Amino acid sequence: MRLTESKVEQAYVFARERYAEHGIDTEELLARLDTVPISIQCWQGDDVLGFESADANLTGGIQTTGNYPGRARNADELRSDLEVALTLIPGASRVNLHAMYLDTDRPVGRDKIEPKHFQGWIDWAKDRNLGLDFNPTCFSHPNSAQGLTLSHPDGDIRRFWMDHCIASRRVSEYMGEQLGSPTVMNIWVPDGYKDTPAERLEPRKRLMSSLDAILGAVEGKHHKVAVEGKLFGIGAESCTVGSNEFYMAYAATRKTLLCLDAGHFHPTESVADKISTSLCFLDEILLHVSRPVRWDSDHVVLFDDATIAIAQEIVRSNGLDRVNIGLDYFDASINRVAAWVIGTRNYRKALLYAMLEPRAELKKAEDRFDYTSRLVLMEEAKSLPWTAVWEYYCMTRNVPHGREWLKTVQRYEANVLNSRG
Ligand code: RNT
Ligand code: ZN
Repeated sequence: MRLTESKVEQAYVFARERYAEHGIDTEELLARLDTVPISIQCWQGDDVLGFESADANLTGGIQTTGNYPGRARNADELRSDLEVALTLIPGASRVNLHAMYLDTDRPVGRDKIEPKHFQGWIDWAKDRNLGLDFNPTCFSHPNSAQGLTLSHPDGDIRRFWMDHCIASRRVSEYMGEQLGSPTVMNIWVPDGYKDTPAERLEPRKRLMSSLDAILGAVEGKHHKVAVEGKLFGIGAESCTVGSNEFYMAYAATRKTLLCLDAGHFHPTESVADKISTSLCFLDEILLHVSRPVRWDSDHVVLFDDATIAIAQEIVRSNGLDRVNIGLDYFDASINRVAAWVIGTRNYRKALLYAMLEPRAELKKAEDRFDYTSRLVLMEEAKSLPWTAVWEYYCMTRNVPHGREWLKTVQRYEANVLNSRG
């Protein structure tokens, strides 16, 4: 172990010098990287089922597949699983909750949730210096059975979902205040139609006025509201009420955050390219980093081109303070703790990779229209010794720098996860 550590250190010393030649101070950069939070989606730990009832059923046009053993069945199990993952992930983390993860023995209506139902999470987060983010849960419920919530034609059903979102804002406000770090509350509704609807305008107007009522109901001092659009969902293939254009315009006119989910666009569209456009019109945005495979399949995030491109666009837009980074994927076919660790480490790695780009040199080439040099620099930068910087970063933040982290997860699987029914 000692030997490996000194090798990691030696490789880093050389890497630091190489990057210094490009005007990059790796020490400063790693200190900055530490402060960029990644919000980890709690719902990877239990297949998006929540704790409202033991026979919950996921609806809303999203789906988990797989039956790997060890799914978390209550808040204590989920927190314990998250704790294991967090010891293997370098840098600042936040935990992203959904309203259905409330920590209570008695059933509570979604429109009746209160801050006290999340006190367990807040105390836990406080102890571990974690921020919390939040989401109203507008799916997997009898009142969403027709696939419509905030745009439902029935005023009582719409009211129920508005009340749920308003209650969620109060919870978010309390969380943000308690933790001294603003909660990002993201509204995603599954509303849509399997087949061609007779009208699209009225449902969209209903969604707009429901959202306006939600925004007007609570003051947001310690939380920020984001809205998430989508192309289609399972069973909502022909029309999604909250389309991407709908929310882009909504966020720009109402001054909310816009959430860009990597799986919510046409497959060949670049999600990365949307970041700078959004930042022209919005103060802040939220990302749901995900990996769509042929559809919005929410596969575990890889260190792949699409993921790197998103990180590069944040960094190239000087957007680290304006882009809230969240993950959104759920895979039930592999160890769920490993799924968190793989995706979160990959995203942190992508951020590091993007930050290590010799930007000043690239900009200079571009400014003199020397696109040849720009391309050469960009391509050569790919083989600079960034992996040495990554390993050193992990090592100095007391997390395993390579695949050894899997051993911790395997031990936890053998000792804890396998004993869950
Ligand atoms: C669904 C959206 C949404 C959910 C989570 C569970 O397509 O991406 O963000 O995945 O809220
Ligand atoms: Zn999402």
